[in-house]
Amino acid sequence: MSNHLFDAIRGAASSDAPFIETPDGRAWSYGDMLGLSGRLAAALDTLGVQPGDRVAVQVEKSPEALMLYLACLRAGAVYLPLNTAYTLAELNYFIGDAEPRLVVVAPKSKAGILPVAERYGAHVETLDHAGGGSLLDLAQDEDPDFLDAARGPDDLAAILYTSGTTGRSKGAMLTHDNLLSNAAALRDHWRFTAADRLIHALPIFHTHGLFVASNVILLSGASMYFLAKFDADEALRLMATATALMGVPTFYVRLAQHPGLTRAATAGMRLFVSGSAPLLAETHRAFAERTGHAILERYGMTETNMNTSNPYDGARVAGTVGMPLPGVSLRVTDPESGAALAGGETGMIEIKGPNVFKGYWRMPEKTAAEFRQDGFFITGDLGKIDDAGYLHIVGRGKDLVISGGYNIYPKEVETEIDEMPGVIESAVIGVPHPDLGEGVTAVVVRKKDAAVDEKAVLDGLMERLARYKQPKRVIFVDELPRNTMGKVQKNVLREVYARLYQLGAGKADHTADTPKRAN
Ligand code: MLC
Ligand code: AMP
Repeated sequence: MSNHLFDAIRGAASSDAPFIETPDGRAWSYGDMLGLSGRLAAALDTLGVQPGDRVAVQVEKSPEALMLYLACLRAGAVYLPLNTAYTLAELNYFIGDAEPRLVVVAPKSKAGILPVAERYGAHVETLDHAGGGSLLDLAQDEDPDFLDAARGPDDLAAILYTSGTTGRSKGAMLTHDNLLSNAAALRDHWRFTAADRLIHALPIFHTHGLFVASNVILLSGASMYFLAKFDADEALRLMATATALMGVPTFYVRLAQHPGLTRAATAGMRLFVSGSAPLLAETHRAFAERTGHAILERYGMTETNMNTSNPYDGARVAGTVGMPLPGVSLRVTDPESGAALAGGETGMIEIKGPNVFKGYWRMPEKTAAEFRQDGFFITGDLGKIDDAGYLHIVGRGKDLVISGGYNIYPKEVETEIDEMPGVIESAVIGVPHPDLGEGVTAVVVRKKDAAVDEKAVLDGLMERLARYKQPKRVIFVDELPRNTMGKVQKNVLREVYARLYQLGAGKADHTADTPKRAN
């Protein structure tokens, strides 16, 4: 029986080779990976998880959590990772929508999740490293030689939720071949081999840390340092014995501010990759000046995995995301008509290829609306291709904020704020932030004499939305700028508050601003 993705992973695994090391000195070889993922897959089977069943997982990053992802592949289950920052209110939606057979959480979350899981008929387990009845304990008694479930290229491997412009999250269905084809393309394009050692400091509930970083390492038989979170000191220390780093732009902003970032400190490194959000050209240049390394920027999204990459050999051009990866077709079109545009013209970026997802979970209409007749996926990103063939992302056709590599859909935050007592309406925007790229900012109109203030808005969001979605600042205005059609002009707001997070920008300066009405 063949298991499309895991067979490829198994094929690259040499039992004695190192796979993962953690800062506290724990280490796993590829043999350990095969054994533990096999035992966990057997435990899933014992718990009644069938091929095609969803397994929702909200646990802290650890090597065992990664093994659980691999166990799901082997058991034929559909892995559904959830951001550890999600509140119970948010989890309620995901569990209701995905109807998982099993929900795996940290021990501290078990009591809260039980009633939610029960409502939707899901079983709950924990992934507790201290023992005490967790999935790891169940796995102890299982046989490591698990017979992997048969899974073909088109079978689902994972569902990753991505927020929608209407505020409702959509589950992107990713198949075994979406993941395998993309990881193999990246491995080859970026020249990963068993000799590589990656500094893995990204979360493992999103495409970047889970599929780009982990799958590429697995398919190369390479190894990684697994950090719970990014820390510039730790990353610099590990560069002495690592070969590669993959990160969001905030990693590079923080490294570029670190006095320890030098040519000598990075001499053993062969590759720095950035993605998930735009890398400022000034960060690219500052990093190159300090280290002699040109950061390689690439472009992707949850629905499509990775689409483009700057070259490995050849110029890595700051402010561009390079060319389509082998096997990926990319075109720039008129957003309305879908007609292809000539080189140099700005339009909608559309993607087709084995990397593109199968559709949104149980949302056939939404899926249909985001594909063209000929199978191209409409990304919502605006871009242009220059004379040398490099793609430049010049904006977003979708109302989206990216903060430290996390996506926030303003509609979701606005809906929560608008329901608060004393609030008439709100507009949530992203404005330049020196550390996070964009800072989530709420502009709110309150009722006359209402007592609601910045603290009340932020307190009200605490239990409702994940921390990273919460505004860094809340500003009150008398009215929101609208165009003649009555649509809120977010571009005007973004201009007015463009300097809000710049060093030295006073808090009080902005609290009473009322942007001018514009047409
Ligand atoms: C943490 N906080 C954030 C935040 N991360 N707020 C806004 N945006 C973020 N990204 C909150 C914390 O909860 C904390 O709240 C406060 O901000 C300060 O935290 P910090 O200690 O400075 O943050 P840190 O832990 O260092 O995290 C920053 C980060 C992290 C950038 C290292 O967010 C991160 O690892 N981001 C990577 C996201 C990612 O993997 N994206 C890939 C998506 S896939 P408090 O309570 O202390 O005030 C994708 C496709 C593709 O996009 O192309 O790859
Ligand atoms: P997500 O939905 O979390 O997968 O985020 C995908 C979005 O991140 C894309 O649609 C882009 O808007 C953005 N993105 C990813 N990589 C880059 C990049 N290198 N430059 C600019 N934007 C990027």
